[in-house]
Amino acid sequence: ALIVAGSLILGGGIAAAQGSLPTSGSAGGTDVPPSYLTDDAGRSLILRGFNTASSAKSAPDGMPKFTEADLEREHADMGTNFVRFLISWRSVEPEPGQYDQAYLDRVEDRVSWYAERGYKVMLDMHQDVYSGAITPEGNSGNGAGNIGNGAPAWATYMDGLPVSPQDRWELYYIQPGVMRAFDNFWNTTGQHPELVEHYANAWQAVAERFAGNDTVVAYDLMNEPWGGSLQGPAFEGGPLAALYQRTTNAIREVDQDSWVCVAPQAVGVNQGVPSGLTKINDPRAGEQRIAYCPHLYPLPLDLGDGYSGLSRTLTDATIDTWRDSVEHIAGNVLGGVPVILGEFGLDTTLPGATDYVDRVYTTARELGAGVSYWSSDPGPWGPYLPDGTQTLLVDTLNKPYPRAVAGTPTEWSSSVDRLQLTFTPNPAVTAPTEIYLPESGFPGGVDVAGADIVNWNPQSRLLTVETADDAGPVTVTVTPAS
Ligand code: IDC
Repeated sequence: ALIVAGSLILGGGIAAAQGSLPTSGSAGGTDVPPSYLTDDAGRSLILRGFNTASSAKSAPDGMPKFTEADLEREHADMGTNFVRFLISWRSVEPEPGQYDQAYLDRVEDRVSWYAERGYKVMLDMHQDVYSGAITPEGNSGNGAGNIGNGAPAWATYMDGLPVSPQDRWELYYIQPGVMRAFDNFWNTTGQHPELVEHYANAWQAVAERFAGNDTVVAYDLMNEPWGGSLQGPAFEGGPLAALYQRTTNAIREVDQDSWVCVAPQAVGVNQGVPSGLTKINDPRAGEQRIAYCPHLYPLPLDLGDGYSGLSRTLTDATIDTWRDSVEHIAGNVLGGVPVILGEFGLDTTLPGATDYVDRVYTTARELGAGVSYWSSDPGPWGPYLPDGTQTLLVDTLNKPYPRAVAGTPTEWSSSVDRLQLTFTPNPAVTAPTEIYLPESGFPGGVDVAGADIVNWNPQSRLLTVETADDAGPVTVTVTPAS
């Protein structure tokens, strides 16, 4: 069946499209087991960290208000090993065809802070409502802005259509000028075939810089894609998939090893509507290195409600359908690729915030997914308020987790003073399994069952263990020394 869904949350149309795709016997889900990004030693990576940061969107130099001391604090307080670092097209390509190497130097400098602390970095080509140039302030800043942000002013063609002030930033998406800017970008208008080519080439310039950098492991090709007047599967399987393929091909001309992360249409899919994204082929030799990087923003929370009562019931239902869709796209459509939850988050002062965060991390754990929480910016959504006070997020996130596993994880779980991990060892991997243990649960020594301790470092809070080279799965349990 050929389905063209014309509206955003068109349950019937999109569900029909979903049903026409090959599935594992249900409308969603998958029989394909989770897959993982791997490090140079071949270990499966479990990635936990933040988006850093929204403040980069409007900064003239494109850098977040985030210092090396801020990173040190985050690392010490929560043991994170991952960042989704915001970059922007307007900063990479300020003039058509000119790539700003001084900007890439500044990004590389931040990447080195993460490298020193053993993090992995995903670069996120961020945009919201196309560009800062949709409003006059951002136009003079060549696309810098804290509502619209992303594309440079020279790539913003609104054809004289208006953009009126809105109460909520998301509502700018349906302003006529913004719709037209997207239609010109996707070349739905037939007037601007050059824009997607610029976009792919800008990514190639970024990949050229970071190809040899072991810390940068992934490229998130476009934050929260929006199709303008094309919506749903017609957009995702059409110009969006075409842009992803073009950009992947451009990246692979200069970088064979980094993962290329693709996201669905944001509106609707972030709220649990099935995605109609189609397969992207990785031209690299060997295994595919594509990853799926969706976001999760259940509607009741998006509208400012807490995680309690009816809002909680609706949010739980959203998470369940969202999960089915993620498993289907990553497992069946993209071909068994790793998942990174690129964004989720909420105002931590809302009722039930801790439960919601726990619920989402449990889901991510079961999906084998990396997580980057939105965001590290100071404020009630983040781990710290502007005066440095911790929000409840710090204690909620500061839990044991396996960071790098010498094989394939099948199951793991943790509470503040216990971690249990089952995995199938990969005999080709000689590096040990690495586990983060917070001071709150592990103030002294550690007891390990099912594996031998290689090293326990109470300063870095990293435990490394190795197991006998069994063919079958092993279960490792870590508790505080009695
Ligand atoms: C928000 C910022 C806000 C800014 C807005 C528009 O928190 O200060 O005004 O962007 O630039 C997303 C987006 C992410 C949003 C985030 C929270 O990817 O950029 O940040 N969010 O609203 N999608 C759903 C939520």
